[in-house]
Parts: sequence; structure tokens; C-alpha cells
Amino acid sequence: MPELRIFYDLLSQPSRAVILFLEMNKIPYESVLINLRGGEHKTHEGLGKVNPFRTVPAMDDNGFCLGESGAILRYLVAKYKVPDHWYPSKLEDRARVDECLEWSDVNMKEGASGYFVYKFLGPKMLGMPVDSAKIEERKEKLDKAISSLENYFLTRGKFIGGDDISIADLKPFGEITQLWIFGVKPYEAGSKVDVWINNVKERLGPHYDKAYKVNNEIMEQGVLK
Ligand SMILES: N[C@@H](CCC(=O)N[C@@H](CS)C(=O)NCC(=O)O)C(=O)O
Repeated sequence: MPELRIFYDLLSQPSRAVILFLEMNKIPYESVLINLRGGEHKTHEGLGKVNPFRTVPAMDDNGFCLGESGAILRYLVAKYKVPDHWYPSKLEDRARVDECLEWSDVNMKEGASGYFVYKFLGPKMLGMPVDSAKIEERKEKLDKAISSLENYFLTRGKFIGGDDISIADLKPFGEITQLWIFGVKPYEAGSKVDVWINNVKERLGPHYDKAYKVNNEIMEQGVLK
């Protein structure tokens, strides 16, 4: 049994980032599935011990417990000595990756996740009332974040960190593709964001299908339409 245990739900964008990284780098781990829609994160005893904030993803590496996908990804990079493109050792290149990760956690998350929750998940699955002002506010943030990707973060190469995939691609990719569940592609066809999304998807290969299994099932059921 691997020493590394990962608590996750594939419906969670940051969980998918960690799972995709582990799968891409063939790092053995034990899966601990936490059913967010069933509210399991609130009650699961193991998750509470590993992450007092009770969010996923969370990690228990032989007793060393950690939350926050960005911290988990950086920890895994250092521990498993993965190919350099994932988190470049060159100072400036690494700083670019960090810049995007920090930016995405606030800006892309507020926009994409916020829009996802206020427009779809909340009203359609969680019984939340429709709040038009919030929907509008989050859509504006989403549009601004997409524009920042288009005009800043995607101006240096095929991927955010340059010519190959890095952990900086995984986070915003997960946020934007979450919106596909209800048929929204918040970027123009043929734009840099569109091309980058396809590049990341292609680079992830068969791991993409595995990580998006739950999203694709929900999409096929049409429950969020
Ligand atoms: N910044 C955190 C976000 C973690 C997070 O909020 N995860 C969500 C699922 S996407 C969650 O567990 N929500 C449960 C809750 O907030 O109670 C990360 O990147 O790991």
C-alpha cells in the first residue's frame, strides 16, 4: 500500500490538478474519495484529521498532512523529483509559474468557480436562491481573468510556463473546464485560451478522461443545464 494518501473528489477543480499531476508522473498513491455532493467532507473522520479546514484535496504522506493544492503540488514536485518542466528550477521560470498559480487561486477561482456556483451549482443542486447581482459580478471577474490569460499569461509559449506543461497550467485549466459541465466555454474559438486549453488536454492524454469522468457523467445527465 503506498504511503501517500490523497483525499479528493474529481468534481473538485483543485483535486483534479493534484490527481492529474500524480497520474502524469506515475506517482503511487492511495485514493480516499470524499463525496462533496453528499456532504462527506463535513463528516469524514480521516479528512478532518488530515485537513482541519475539511477541504479537498488533502494529503497524508506517511503522517505528514497537508491541505491546499498549490502546496501539495509543490511538495510532490520536490519529493518525487519529476521532470523540470513541471516546476522549473531556473529562478525566473519558477517565479513565472508561481506568479500564475497565485493569480489563478484568487482571480480565476473567484471568476470561474464563483460563476459556476452562483449560476449553476447553487440554484440547481444546492437549493440556493438565484442571485442575479452575484452572477453578473462573477461573470465580469471570469471575463477579466480570461482576458488576463489571453493577454499576459499565454504570451510566452504553448503553455503558461513556456514550451511544456507545468503545475501553473493545471489550476486555471481545471477552473475553466469546470464550466464545460453546463456547456459554457467562456473564451473565443481560435483565441490563445482556446488553443492552450486544447494543448493542455492533449498533453494530459488518457489521464484527462480519467480525471474528468465525474464531470462528463454529470454533463451527460444534463442535471446542470
Ligand atoms: N484553495 C484550496 C481550495 C480547496 C477547496 O475549497 N476545495 C473545495 C472543493 S473544490 C472544498 O473542499 N469545498 C468544501 C468546503 O469548502 O466546505 C485548494 O486549492 O486546495
